[in-house]
Amino acid sequence: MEKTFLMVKPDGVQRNLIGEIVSRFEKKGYQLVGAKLMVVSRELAEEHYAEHKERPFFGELVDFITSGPVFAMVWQGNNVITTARAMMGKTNPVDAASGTIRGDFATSVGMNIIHGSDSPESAEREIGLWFSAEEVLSFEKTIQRWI
Ligand code: FUP
Repeated sequence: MEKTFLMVKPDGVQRNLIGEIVSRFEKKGYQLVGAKLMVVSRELAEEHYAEHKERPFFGELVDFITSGPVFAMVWQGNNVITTARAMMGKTNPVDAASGTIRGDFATSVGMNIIHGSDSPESAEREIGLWFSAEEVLSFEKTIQRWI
């Protein structure tokens, strides 16, 4: 079963959007198999966003993601990587369609509420970076066969 890493960023936590976001993925038919509220170390933030190291916004991005608790999650289900990205909307909320998480709740590219892995390779890397093997559960929901 495909898995992805999703994270409610500090702005989403501060704005009480954890429940709204979890609810959207649950209603879609995805299964939460790992979750934790945590404050991110600079080391983890820099590793997570390593691909952006040379970009001008890297320092601000690391400052932001370490500024308060985030809600880190692992979700599983059919095509969850691509579908979660579609449900999140475009990176810049100006381009994000209404009905998407960023389209509905964000106004700036810096504070865009949610992160989601963008490929099977990044999902594998990010799940391994944020969660230990024991923190990602394996359990069947009987409803899963209807989705
Ligand atoms: P995404 O995969 O949608 O999170 O987008 P990116 O990996 O391209 O960017 C990671 C984060 O960097 C974004 F969520 C917000 C931040 N960012 C900026 O602050 N400014 C930019 O111009 C681009 C991205």
